[in-house]
Amino acid sequence: MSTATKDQASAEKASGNAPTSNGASVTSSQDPVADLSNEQLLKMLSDMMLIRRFEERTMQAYQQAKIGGFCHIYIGQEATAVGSIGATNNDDPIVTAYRDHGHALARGMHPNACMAEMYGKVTGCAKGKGGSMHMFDKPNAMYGGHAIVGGQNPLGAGLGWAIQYNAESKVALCYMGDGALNQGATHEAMNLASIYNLPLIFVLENNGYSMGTDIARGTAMAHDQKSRAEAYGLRYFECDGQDVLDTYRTFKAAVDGARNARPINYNEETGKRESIPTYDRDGRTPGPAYVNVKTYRYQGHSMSDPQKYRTKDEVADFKEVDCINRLVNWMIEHDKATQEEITALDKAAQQASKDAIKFAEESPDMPIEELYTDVYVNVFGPYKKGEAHPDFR
Ligand SMILES: Cc1ncc(C[n+]2csc(CCOP(=O)(O)OP(=O)(O)O)c2C)c(N)n1
Ligand SMILES: [Mg+2]
Repeated sequence: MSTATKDQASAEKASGNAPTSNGASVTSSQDPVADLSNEQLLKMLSDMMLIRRFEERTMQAYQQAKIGGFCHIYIGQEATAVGSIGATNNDDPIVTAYRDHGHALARGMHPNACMAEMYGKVTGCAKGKGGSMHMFDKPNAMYGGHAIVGGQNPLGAGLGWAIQYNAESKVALCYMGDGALNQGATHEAMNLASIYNLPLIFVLENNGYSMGTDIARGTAMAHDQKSRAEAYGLRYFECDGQDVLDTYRTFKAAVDGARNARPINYNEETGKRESIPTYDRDGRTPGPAYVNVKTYRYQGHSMSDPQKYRTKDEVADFKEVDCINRLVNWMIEHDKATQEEITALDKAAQQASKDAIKFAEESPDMPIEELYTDVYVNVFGPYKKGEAHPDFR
């Protein structure tokens, strides 16, 4: 795969200053990173550390056969979830694919609920019925965790549509891997997002591989995702997913530019569209976006992957520009934190991960009766005429 991300990352590391997503320089007064408080920076760091330590424990538990089913590790990609979610409000809905532990934790799911879910315990976020690939957290507006490649993209369009329908001031984030780029559902969702002008951001977690297939082998115009955005009239952004600050900065612009997106040429008084949309993405009218995040996973595709499609040197090169180390170095260089504070954060992340394992191990299994609950919402279950499910009233 291309070494562009690595080169870009090395250059930034050397300069100690992350560029904008488009390579243009910004003055600190325009730069949302400059407005981040030390607490906010420490929160980003601790979230990334938590994901990493949590998943190190997850791998151990999986190898000990305590976790069943498929399990996909996010280590290396932490800055993508943390930087992007950091630019949202907690009630902005998000939806993602199966590599979802990082998004769940970054969104605020308790590590205990996340680990217990993987253990299949009733204390898990979905009572242990979903497992690793189906993290779901309604209070934190996390709508899964989906195993069918690209299957979450129409759901993302639906989340964006619901915001618009309810005239809410929110924006939906729909994450996908590069393997989802060529699914029909992805094209349909991008098309709908554009014609309805939805408050929605498609996030490409471009780690260069879908299972063992290099993106360039499976995707036409892999090197030029901007042309895809243009084809669908989506605003286009790209960022260095090994750099949480660049990711945050890019998402801040994308999120602010998509929030409150309403149908184009919509007349509030008549409630109708007055003409066919022109897709004049002038940067002022809020509208949907497509963000290409260049990232990398250190582990195999899933827990069983001999990784014959890449070299150890390639993995080592990306570890050189590790997102956690980079933020640590940047914070020290810019006097944003002391080494003691950083060490304490890592210890806390290790402890929380250890506690999550203990919690999951000590939690009860899902009782057999639970097999029959949550299968359908009650509206379609034991249906009584004239009675609606409380959620639908
Ligand atoms: C529709 C469909 N086809 C095939 C699969 C098998 N499959 C599971 S993961 C995967 C690769 C997806 O890679 P990508 O979208 O890049 O995500 P990443 O694993 O890199 O995070 C495939 C082909 C599937 N789950 N769904
Ligand atoms: Mg991929």
